[in-house]
Amino acid sequence: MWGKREDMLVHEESPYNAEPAGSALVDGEVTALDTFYCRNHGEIPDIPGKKWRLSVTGLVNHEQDFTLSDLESRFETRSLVATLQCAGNRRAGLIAVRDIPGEPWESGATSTAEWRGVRLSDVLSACGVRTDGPLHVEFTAPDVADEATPPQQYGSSIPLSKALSDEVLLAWEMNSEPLPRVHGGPVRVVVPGYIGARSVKWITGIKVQDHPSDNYFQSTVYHILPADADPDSARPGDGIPLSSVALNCDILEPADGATVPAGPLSVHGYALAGDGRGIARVDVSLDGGRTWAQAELAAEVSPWSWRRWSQVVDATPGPLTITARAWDTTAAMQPESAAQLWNPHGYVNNSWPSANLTVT
Ligand SMILES: Nc1nc2c(c(=O)[nH]1)N[C@H]1C(S)=C(S)[C@@H](COP(=O)(O)O)O[C@H]1N2
Ligand SMILES: [Mo]
Repeated sequence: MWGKREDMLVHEESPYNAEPAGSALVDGEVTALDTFYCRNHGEIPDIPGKKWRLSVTGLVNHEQDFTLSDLESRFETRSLVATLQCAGNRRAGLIAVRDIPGEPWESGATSTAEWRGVRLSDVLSACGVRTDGPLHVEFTAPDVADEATPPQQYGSSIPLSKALSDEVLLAWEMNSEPLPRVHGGPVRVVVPGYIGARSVKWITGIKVQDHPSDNYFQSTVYHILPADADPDSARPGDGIPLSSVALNCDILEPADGATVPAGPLSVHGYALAGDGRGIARVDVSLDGGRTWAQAELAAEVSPWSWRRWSQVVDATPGPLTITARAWDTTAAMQPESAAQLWNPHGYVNNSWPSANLTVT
């Protein structure tokens, strides 16, 4: 379905929500198009490239509409390797603490692509964007999400200061291919460093305004509620709104629960830092966190991309638990346990990942 590999873990057929197995993310800095996770809140729109229009309105001197060829001809194009991570990534680990409604995403709601398009800042500048005060840039799309009451088109916003940064793109290519429909084609926003929910697909409207978007996906969900809150009675503004992605790392291979032969064992994973930060170090422990050894970090491909890491450990027969943790360039480190950060919507599980193995 949607050109994805057959072994995707499909959480929902319609709208299509699916993630690859962790092991499928090990190969390559960039995730293949048939492997990249899909997170959809409504039915997937079908907008031919020639019919696509983007209208820019609000606190700009010249409101304007753009076609795809306007974007291609009027602005410099740029390519950028960036990782997207859904705020629900690793929710399964929170559900194991206490039940949460919603898709039990494992480790695969994270993927990396090379995106090509134009800088959102160039488009906003061409419209004479106002820069006085703490403004926000709202994105709107035509897909309708039933989970809002009443159903609502998908939308969200980012602060103008982020929107004017070099890395935020209006993208129409992914890994040198036209942006697939399921990933927001003809054109989507890519907001590196922020949770995936801010990278609005099938974007048709941009509005500059003096407050964050009132859209359900900005005002109400994608907020960290206190553990004792009832998510069904959450009102707009309740909880902590998510923007920057959290420092995280994961073990992609071997899979949790695997049986492996004794001897040298290659462990593979990734680490991802929050907005504007880098990964400084990844540590691996074989004794539940009492002692740690440094993993080998692959070279940084882009400041907005995950850092892949690996470590060869000596696997001796019996049960073996591998635990990992990442540090960022501000010396912040991941929280230890999922129980510490359990929240009613099940967002941002960035606790230390572990893989429980049997060595034979
Ligand atoms: N229009 C629209 N944009 C959207 C969504 C959506 O449902 N509709 N889902 C968001 C969420 S929650 C995530 S994590 C990313 C997922 O992007 P992908 O499906 O290309 O992986 O898209 C974001 N953009
Ligand atoms: Mo998401």
